[in-house]
Amino acid sequence: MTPQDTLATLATSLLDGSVKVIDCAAPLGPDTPLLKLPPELADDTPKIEIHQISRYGDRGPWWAWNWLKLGEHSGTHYDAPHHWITGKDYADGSVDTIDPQLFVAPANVIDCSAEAAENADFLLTAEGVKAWEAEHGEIKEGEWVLMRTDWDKFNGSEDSFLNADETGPHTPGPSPDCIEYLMEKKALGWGTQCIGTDAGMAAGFEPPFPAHNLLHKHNRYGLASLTNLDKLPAKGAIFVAAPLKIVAGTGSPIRALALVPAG
Ligand code: 23J
Ligand code: MN
Repeated sequence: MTPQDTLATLATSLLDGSVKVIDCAAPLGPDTPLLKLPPELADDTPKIEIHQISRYGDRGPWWAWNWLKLGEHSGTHYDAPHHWITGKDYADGSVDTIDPQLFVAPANVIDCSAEAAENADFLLTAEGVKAWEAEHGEIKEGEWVLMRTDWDKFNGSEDSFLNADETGPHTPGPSPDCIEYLMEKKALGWGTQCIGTDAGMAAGFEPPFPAHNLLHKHNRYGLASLTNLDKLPAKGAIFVAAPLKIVAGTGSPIRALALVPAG
């Protein structure tokens, strides 16, 4: 098949609905859950604000528009290498410099929903990824690896989404050796349905925040607060995750989309 044929087939499939577009983003607004960091360590990202400029009123009689106050790492979002100290020196490590070819890529979806329902601190390990590959096929260079936990069902409430107690937040994520393995496989990056790419307890891991530390050290990318991964096949989806072209941006909210076969 020529590339022209491939795109013509895709065009037909999009128009006739045999390829569906799944919305993998959560609503972005004042109620969007946001990360809380230990106060002695860091300032938090501010609550999202949406301010009206005009709504067909006296000043702007025929139009409506808003302005936003919005952290880069808010809601469903993309982490660029410059987000972390380990990735700070890559020339193409900010959102405005990443090759756009990398914004559309195949996705592997690892279903950890049963384990996460059982244990909020569940960690996917390298061994877990290898067992998944034995069943579904190998993860290839340049592909996304997405951890399905169905955590998006908590996205409407910051308290349930962060699931914190006196000991800190309790949300599932990857073990350090999981991300190390994915870097060996040259995966494009790692995505989760929780507030960040790391597990809730990851501040105490070695290294701290291993997903951030290791992904960005390898000039790779992260996705957080993804939704609707239960509607994706284990393999076969094409994932669209394009950050805004924020000058020297370390990340960006995204409208994450997945192309999947209907039925
Ligand atoms: C800053 C510090 C720690 C973390 C994060 C940001 C994120 O999860 C993020 O949104 O990148 S864990
Ligand atoms: Mn982030």
